Amino acid sequence: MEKLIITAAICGAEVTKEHNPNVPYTIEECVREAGLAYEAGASIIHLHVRTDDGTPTQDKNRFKMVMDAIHAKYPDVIIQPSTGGAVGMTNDERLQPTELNPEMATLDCGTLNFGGDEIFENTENTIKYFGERMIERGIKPELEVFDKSMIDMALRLNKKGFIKSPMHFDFVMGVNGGISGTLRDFVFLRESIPADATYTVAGVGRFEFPLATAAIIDGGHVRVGFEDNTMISRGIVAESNGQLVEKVVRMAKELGREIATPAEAREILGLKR
Ligand code: KMH
Ligand code: ZN
Repeated sequence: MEKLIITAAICGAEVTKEHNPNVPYTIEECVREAGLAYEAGASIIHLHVRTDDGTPTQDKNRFKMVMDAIHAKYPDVIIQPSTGGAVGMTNDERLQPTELNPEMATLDCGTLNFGGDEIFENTENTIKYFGERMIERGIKPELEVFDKSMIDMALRLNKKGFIKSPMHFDFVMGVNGGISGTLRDFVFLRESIPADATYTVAGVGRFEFPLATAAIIDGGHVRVGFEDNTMISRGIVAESNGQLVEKVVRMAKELGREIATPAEAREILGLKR
């Protein structure tokens, strides 16, 4: 079986220090959390950035400062900026980190309810626009799917040439408004992607570790991190993103799956550095 790629989604746009005081906002805090995750075994950092007061931003300069600061200490880690940003941002605002030519970036494949009154909007034309931008710049998209219909959208846009094969999916499961985090739905998603595609699974909240186990057994890859879950176990706040990664590494070892280095992750995903 392929080695296991662990992605750490260290920050997100929604979670705050009220949920977990270790959620990073400043550049130094981002470097600390990325470093702890990397040292524990993460090869990819899924990155959102904030201003120092915690406000989400897609500002290109802020991304550059955070990415440069992470790479200065951890030169080989793969940094995957978000183009999802936060609910309500415009497409061009969200696309700013692609101007930095990262190896990878997320590409959200559909619209969904996102908490109380919020809608995370990704029309077909938005997805095409983002897909074209990533092809132009040689950026590998991680296709964020929050529901099965979003896989179908990605497959249609792949046929039309807006997304290249082999595709790499992230099944984000358990968002209130998206697909549930059950094993039945995990099997449904993983059976719905092409044979040459790769996938990682991001279980939200209490679904994080059960779905990680399913992906480890199945030959998929795993995302953990404060963006998705801030607890190390029921009722216990995680000390760091590194602690969440360490738990996955322990689980993988018990289940006989080796952990991919960033170089091995690049090979598996066909990344061009
Ligand atoms: N913050 C969410 C609205 C992504 O990174 O591409 C979108 C998100 C997905 O987090
Ligand atoms: Zn994200």
